[in-house]
Amino acid sequence: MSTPAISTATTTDATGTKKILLASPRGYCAGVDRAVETVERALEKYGAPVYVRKEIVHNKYVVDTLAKAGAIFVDDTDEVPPNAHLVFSAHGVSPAVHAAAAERNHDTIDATCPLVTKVHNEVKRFAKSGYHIILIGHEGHEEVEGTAGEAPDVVHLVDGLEGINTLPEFLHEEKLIWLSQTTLSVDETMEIVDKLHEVYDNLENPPSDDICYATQNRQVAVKKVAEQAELIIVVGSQNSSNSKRLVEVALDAGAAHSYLVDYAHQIDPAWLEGVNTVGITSGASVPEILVQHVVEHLAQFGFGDAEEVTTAQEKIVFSLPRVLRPSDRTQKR
Ligand code: 2E6
Ligand code: F3S
Repeated sequence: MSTPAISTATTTDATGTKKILLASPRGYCAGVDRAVETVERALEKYGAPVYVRKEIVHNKYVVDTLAKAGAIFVDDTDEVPPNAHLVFSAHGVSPAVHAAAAERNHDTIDATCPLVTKVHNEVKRFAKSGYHIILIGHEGHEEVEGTAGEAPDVVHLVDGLEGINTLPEFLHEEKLIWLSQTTLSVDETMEIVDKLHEVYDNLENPPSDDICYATQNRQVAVKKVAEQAELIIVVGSQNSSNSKRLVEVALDAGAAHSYLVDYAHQIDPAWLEGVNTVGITSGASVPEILVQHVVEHLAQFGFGDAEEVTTAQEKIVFSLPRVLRPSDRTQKR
């Protein structure tokens, strides 16, 4: 999927032109890049159809584009014919889903982000060592279902501060640790962790937190832009946790308004009234071309070229699942 570059010339107020600030980093993270390429390569190698359990990443444009190329998105393994090629999404799956796929003899390709797999491994390790695990995350989110499914008897989900009230009483001598979904708001998670420590004095911290580098970097960048922009437009889909968090973080950082849009045409002209500086960012599952469309769309409302506001450089790349790496591409099943 091509991601053309954006003009980064600086426009100043002195010209009278209204400004666009582009948060950087934004858009694709290494895990999304790998997951999308996994489906593309699987289609190349096996031909259509290739089945994908759930959305490969939470972005409408990506899913629609891959569907046109021959991917068939399904809700669960029982919708996939036996022996078909089946890709697991970037958000990961529980052992029960792996088992169901094996039972139907699916040829599975796992596009789970390695940073999600890291959390699965932590759950397995701490559960084996006798811990109860408080998993901070959003109820019903696929990543949380997959992660909790590694040890359902000892994982207790906390969704937001209010979720703490629904936790069972743990005995003082019980081993207790918290872990988290990868795409949460850093600030909100730390607030929840502080509150958990007040309630449970036996609560241990993990060796490192699980909010991934891409989530953290995009939040830092949007905060910086929000200090200078009245309006922040976040490009991303409604079911994308990390994209939704960017709207919340922008508002907390001082932006008067912030909205999540899949496409440029969803921008309501009323949002732009009286605005001199618009900030733009995009979630980790969003191709850059959609940001470019927003920049082009804003030109008709008097907004000039875009200036990058860069708070970090990202160089992380994850290798493809082994079966799809170039040296294996000649192999047929
Ligand atoms: C997998 C894990 C984390 O909704 P969420 O933000 O988790 O997902 P996407 O697909 O929008 O972002 C990428 C991603 C994939 N993040
Ligand atoms: Fe992975 Fe984080 Fe992206 S968990 S898929 S690197 S948003």
